[in-house]
Amino acid sequence: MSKNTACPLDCFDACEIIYENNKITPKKNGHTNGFLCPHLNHYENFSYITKPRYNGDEITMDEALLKLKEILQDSPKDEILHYKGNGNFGLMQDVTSHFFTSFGATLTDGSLCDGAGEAGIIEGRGSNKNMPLSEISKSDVVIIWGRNPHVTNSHLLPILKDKKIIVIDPIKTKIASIADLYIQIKPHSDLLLALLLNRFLHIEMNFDEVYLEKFASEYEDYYELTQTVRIIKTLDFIDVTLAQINELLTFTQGKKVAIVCGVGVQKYRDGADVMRAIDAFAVNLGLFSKEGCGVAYLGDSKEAIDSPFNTKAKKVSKVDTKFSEFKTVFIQGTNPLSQMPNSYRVTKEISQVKNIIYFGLDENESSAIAHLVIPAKNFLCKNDIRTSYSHNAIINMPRVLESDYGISEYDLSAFLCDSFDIKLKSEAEYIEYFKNFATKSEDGCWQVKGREEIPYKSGFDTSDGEFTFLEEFDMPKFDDKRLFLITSKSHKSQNSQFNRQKNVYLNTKLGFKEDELITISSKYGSLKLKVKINDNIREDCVLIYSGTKGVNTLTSSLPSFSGKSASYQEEKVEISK
Ligand SMILES: Nc1nc2c(c(=O)[nH]1)N[C@H]1C(S)=C(S)[C@@H](COP(=O)(O)OP(=O)(O)OC[C@H]3O[C@@H](n4cnc5c(=O)[nH]c(N)nc54)[C@H](O)[C@@H]3O)O[C@H]1N2
Ligand SMILES: Nc1nc2c(c(=O)[nH]1)N[C@H]1C(S)=C(S)[C@@H](COP(=O)(O)OP(=O)(O)OC[C@H]3O[C@@H](n4cnc5c(=O)[nH]c(N)nc54)[C@H](O)[C@@H]3O)O[C@H]1N2
Ligand code: SF4
Ligand SMILES: [Mo]
Repeated sequence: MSKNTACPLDCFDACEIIYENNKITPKKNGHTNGFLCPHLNHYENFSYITKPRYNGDEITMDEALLKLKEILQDSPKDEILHYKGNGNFGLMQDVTSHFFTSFGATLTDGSLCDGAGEAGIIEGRGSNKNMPLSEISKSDVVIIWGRNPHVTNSHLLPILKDKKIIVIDPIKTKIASIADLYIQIKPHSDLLLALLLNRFLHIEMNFDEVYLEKFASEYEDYYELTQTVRIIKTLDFIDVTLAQINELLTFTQGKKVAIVCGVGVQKYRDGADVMRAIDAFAVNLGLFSKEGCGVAYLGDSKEAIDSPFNTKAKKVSKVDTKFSEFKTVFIQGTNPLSQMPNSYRVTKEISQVKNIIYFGLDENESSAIAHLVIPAKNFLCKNDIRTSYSHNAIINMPRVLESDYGISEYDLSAFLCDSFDIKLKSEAEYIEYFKNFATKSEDGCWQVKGREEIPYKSGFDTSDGEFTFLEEFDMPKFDDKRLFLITSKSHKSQNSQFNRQKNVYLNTKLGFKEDELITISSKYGSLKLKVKINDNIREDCVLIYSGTKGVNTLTSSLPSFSGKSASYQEEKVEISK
């Protein structure tokens, strides 16, 4: 017997899966296109937590739930923090937030992911509506700007065939090596590049004047702002040539252009301004409103879906969380001890918490320090439903396998709601509720109702319907000799899940040898890693993948200026033998 479900991971693609003869297989058609990535191809070979434990001793699930109830009963409500991540992207995962909110606990806001870029998008457009995959497939030219599709978004690749590809990335990724134009930009320079591109578009009189008059009438003022960027000095500074700027503008002339951005451009404190400047360039090209044109980033996967769960709780930042202010911290679907920025700060803060509860699938730095560990059921063994941040599908995820270990988010919440007299509907009712947001499209797939195929076709979601340009920006400072830390995603791991990387990657010219052990340090901390030589990396960069143990000892917990987001690449690093 075969059953349909979807991959639960935090990934653009949200692949559809057929669970057949006890095996995970890809759906042949639709956006999944007959293939999955290594994580799901080997999903059942990884090891998962099967037994709950308290203070290191194995206990039964019933004992674990009673212990959890006792801990919550004994904690002042304003000293309970629910720290939730997106280890599983199902819409039902928020049912726990419903319990914690109703109970009077604190939740988190801000982002460890795309929040800075999203804030910039909202400042400019008034909302974050994404250009869906179905529209990218109609483009002639695709600019891949700070995204690494071979690793993070492989289901975009079939769509890119036969299109002109431009890549802007400090690392010569696989897509960069096959691009028609590759710009190996200096990290943290994308704001300046976007301003310059806009400036040249105006010098060459190639902007879309009719469109701008209607939807972005402040474009002359913005052009003036771009004129404050000195051309020759800046190009030299950011390592881009005039020829590359010309080539990029020539490629885009009169064509259907999609600008496909990833989180790479916005891992800085001014990440919002970067995305807003990229958007502004797209606006000047007249890309919004035309078929096959626009800007794709990480959309809001919950766009056009109202949550049935009560999550209007008091919230604290998830970037620089003061864990020590809480007596009890319930960690769900995330590994903050590895993935939050500034690990020394996190460890010091969390070591003062009396009750740390870890509710997840696998052992990691966070399960290791938890007093109470509660294994979750994996996606095959529970009911859920999911959406994506890059396309509009909504996919049902019914239970396709029985298991006798772990507990689902719904069952855990039902136990807690029952214990503390909080109202909760049945699981089936919530899933039905989410299904009401779905409508069948022409190709027979379920899509979220009410999402526009061409967002902003008739204007922006700002108060006057026009795009709001940046009015000022800070010139990034490049005047020190330390190296840029690039910390991006690995094909082997999903952040800290599955096969985590162990090395630091450097260009030969930095003078280190393959397998040499070196120290990488920043003002926040240091770690030792083995060198792997890779000349696709710029000489002024150090690459350490997300999920590598200790990488976040180097990073800063200062949030982005806008969007309350982590800025993993703000802090520069030094290396030594
Ligand atoms: N295999 C795999 N897939 C994943 C994940 C994973 O861990 N593993 N994680 C998932 C998650 S949580 C997310 S958010 C998405 C993210 O997906 P992506 O946005 O693709 O993520 P990154 O790999 O962080 O960054 C993309 C690219 O940005 C480049 N970059 C870094 N700094 C700069 C810069 O200053 N300017 C420019 N122009 N480029 C820069 C990097 O070199 C990298 O090639 O991927 C999801 N998919
Ligand atoms: N240095 C550096 N740091 C980064 C990044 C980076 O690029 N570089 N990327 C940042 C980004 S974009 C993100 S999104 C974050 C991601 O960081 P995290 O949210 O911590 O993601 P993972 O490391 O994948 O950990 C996911 C957790 O979810 C649990 N889990 C999986 N499925 C389920 C389930 O069904 N139920 C429950 N209860 N738990 C489950 C797993 O056991 C695991 O503990 O990391 C951020 N940190
Ligand atoms: S590509 Fe993304 S959605 Fe598809 S199987 Fe892999 S992690 Fe899951
Ligand atoms: Mo992310």
